[in-house]
Amino acid sequence: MALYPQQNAHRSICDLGGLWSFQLDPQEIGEQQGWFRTLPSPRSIAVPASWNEQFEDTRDYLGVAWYWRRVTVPPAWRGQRIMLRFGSATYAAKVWVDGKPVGSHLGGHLPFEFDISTSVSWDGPTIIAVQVENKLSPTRVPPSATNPELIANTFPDVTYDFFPYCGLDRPVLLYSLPPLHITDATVVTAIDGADGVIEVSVATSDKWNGRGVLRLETGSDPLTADLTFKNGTAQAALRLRKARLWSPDDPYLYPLSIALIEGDKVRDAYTLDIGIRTIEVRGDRLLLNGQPIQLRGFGRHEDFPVHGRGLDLPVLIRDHALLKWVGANSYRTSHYPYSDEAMAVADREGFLIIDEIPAVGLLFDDSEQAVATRLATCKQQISDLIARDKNHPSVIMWSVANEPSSRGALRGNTDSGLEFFMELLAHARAQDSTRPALLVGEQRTERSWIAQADVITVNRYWGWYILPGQIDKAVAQLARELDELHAATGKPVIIAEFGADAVAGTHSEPPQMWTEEYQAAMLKAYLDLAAARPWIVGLHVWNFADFKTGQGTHRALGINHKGVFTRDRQPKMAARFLRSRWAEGR
Ligand code: BDP
Repeated sequence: MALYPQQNAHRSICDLGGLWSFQLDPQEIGEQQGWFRTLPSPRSIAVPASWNEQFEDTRDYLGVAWYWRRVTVPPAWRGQRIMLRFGSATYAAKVWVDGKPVGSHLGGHLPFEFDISTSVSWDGPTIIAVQVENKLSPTRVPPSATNPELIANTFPDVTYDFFPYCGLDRPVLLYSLPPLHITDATVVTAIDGADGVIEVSVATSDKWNGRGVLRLETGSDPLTADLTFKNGTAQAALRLRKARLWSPDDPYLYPLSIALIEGDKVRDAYTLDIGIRTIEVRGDRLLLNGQPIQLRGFGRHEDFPVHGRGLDLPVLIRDHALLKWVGANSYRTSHYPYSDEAMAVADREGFLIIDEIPAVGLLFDDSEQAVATRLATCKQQISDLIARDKNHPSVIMWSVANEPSSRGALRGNTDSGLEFFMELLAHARAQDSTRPALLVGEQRTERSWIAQADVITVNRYWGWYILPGQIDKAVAQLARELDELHAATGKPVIIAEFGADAVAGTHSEPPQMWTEEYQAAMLKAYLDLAAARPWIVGLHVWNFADFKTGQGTHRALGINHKGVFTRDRQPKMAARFLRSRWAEGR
């Protein structure tokens, strides 16, 4: 699962994006009636994209639906391993190939794949059918609430503040692998004086005992190292003199190729673009390549009209161009992993990413069994996310949750949450010891929970939800709170969310809530506060752009208006303010 499909002399890809047949199945009769063979009255749907805004009757549909299409597997792929990969399916998916079940998956925003070599047809088209189901449930992650008091009072009724888009939101790829192939590669980089040290571990299918070669393109003579496999694994290190380090100012990527070799024949090859960099917490600072770094940027959402949460490459490129325009160097994948494509763009454009699992709105108000189920799901999501993103230089930290709440904590105390987060953070560190791990707390999140993180990370809405309309008072409170938090923990602090809704085009003097002036004034106050505190190592404004939520009294037009850009990516006053401030580097 770790390696993104690649087109090269040994591997091929067939992108199944385009028009699929689609059918809602509210009565859940499809499986029994054999809809994996043919759909009764299909209509066309675009893939990748959320189903919600493509039709009138799907916007709020949270149930079972079917996707279906024919594909001719290239005859040249005979004898190869044939894989079917889904970038994500929210929330549950079951897949059939030519009427045969090939597997299922739970959880959105992360990829999964099946080996379908023995299921495809060679004498005609192959039918691919996918059942996707997105019911809200308390034991899923993100969960729905069990306690009516904890529901946000929006429609659809979710515990979080964004629209529950669903469907096949990311590319569906059919790809081929040679029978003997590279299954995984892990690249860890270190800096030694002016040299870069690149440690590579490679895994293969078939418990391979042969040899391989690593090759790093350096711009002049390539660096190479031999790999000697034992039972399918091998390690080697490369030392690059005068390495060009990866950073937001110079996001330089070196192509690193791995080849499996038998005699004089290459059996498989895979190329990764790697960045040589280190990330570390030392005292109350965050260091990139040994130097203190300040994260400037946003919490974001994968969100755009009509596509919903679906991968939209022009929007992806536009967003990164606007992030540059505004002077950001960082963002968090709030509140779920973003697409593989987004991480590749971040590597190339030099953004520092806090990579988050879909654990938003976790509650501890139900049975121990339910908490244990969510814990197991979160651990799986962390493993899957790290497996997918571990080689991206842009990814600098793992976030194991956003704003878990101790309201209604089990047994009237907060121990279950504390154990929960200690276990999740330990799990992330055990999977990847090279990146800090954190959880993002809200105002009411237990201090003992967030103190477990390597970087204290908090969302704060002083001046909006608390002390509304009183920015000066709000910021004085915030300063007291953060100074105390820093003194108590001695760790660096990131404000991962702060912001104010501003309806684009509304103005007032003096600034008043909901106007562009108030939003800009509030952001300025937070930036001023942080400028005097070097241990505040990150400021992420909430949000990069306005985004869709459920309908409710606190979200006009079903939109959260805290974007500094509108939903169609036009700048509000706050975006121009940030651009001028961040150009000065603070
Ligand atoms: C925070 C959440 C975020 C919301 C934001 C808000 O982390 O998802 O959208 O508040 O209220 O609590 O705008």
